[in-house]
Amino acid sequence: MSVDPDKLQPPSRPELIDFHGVSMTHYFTDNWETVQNFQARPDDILIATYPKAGTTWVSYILDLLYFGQTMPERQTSIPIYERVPFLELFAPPLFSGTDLAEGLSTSPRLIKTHFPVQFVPKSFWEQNCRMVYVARNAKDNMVSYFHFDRMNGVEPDPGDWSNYFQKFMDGKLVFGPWYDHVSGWWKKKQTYSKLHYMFFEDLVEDTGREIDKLCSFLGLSPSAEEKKQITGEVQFDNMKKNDMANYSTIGVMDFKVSPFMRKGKVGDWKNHFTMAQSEQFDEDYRKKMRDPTLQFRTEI
Ligand code: PPS
Repeated sequence: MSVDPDKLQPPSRPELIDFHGVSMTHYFTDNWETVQNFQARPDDILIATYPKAGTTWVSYILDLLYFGQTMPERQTSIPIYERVPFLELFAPPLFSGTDLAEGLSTSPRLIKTHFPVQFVPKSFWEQNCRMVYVARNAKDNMVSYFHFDRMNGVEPDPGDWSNYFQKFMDGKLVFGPWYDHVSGWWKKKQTYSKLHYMFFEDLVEDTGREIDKLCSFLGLSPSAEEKKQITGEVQFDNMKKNDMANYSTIGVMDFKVSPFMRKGKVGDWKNHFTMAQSEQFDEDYRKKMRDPTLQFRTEI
């Protein structure tokens, strides 16, 4: 299916629905049977995140690691959302994640999902596929998601900030509660060895180090020169001005409201949370996040 994003003009923002106990919109459930029956291949790599945790960043890193040298033309001609299809996205006739993934001629295929771990199609587990999960601290994740929902016409209306703050804590955002998402994938790591769990904050702190860890997980050994080049290309300012990575070619996003590549920082939550909200959030967080082995940094 070819993508002409400018034609993707939704009639109205979708409603949030309860889908197998997780808040979703029809854009991610309408193709459920096909998604669940998707046939993964052993070398497929699934990039999984809660929305706004660094999906595009890691997708771009992986695309450069695998194809930066061999298919350099990809970098200037194919937007990241076509190189790394969003498996469950279904907005016919323009977008079908499964069609895009099936149409990929690359090996490996890089595939994106925002599913909580229990929704991942079974063939990915059966084929023992590698998976990269990226997690971001809840406060920054919430802020980023808020601005995204403001500017993206295929997301439910976010309302104002205080309203959104409550919705995040209640898990009433698309793809459900952040808390269950990051914890569910973290737990999976204990039993599924082909899962690399990484943190947005670590990537900001030392992108090169995180690329090294990714390479060792993926069994890749790029030259020092290549690694340096990739590390440079995926810096925020470079991705922000790269039309193949910054989503500027998508018609449903209004960059006048907020750009996709917004700030790319750790700690922007401090510009949004009031003191009272931060305290209320922290108290609620302690009750929900009981596993001491899963720790996030809200500043670096
Ligand atoms: S999506 O829509 O779920 O796929 O969004 P996702 O790509 O997961 O997250 C978008 C946020 O990631 C930031 N980003 C980056 N930060 C630093 N460096 C680089 N290279 C980079 N690329 C993307 C992007 O700016 C969004 O975060 P905020 O905080 O809104 O700026």
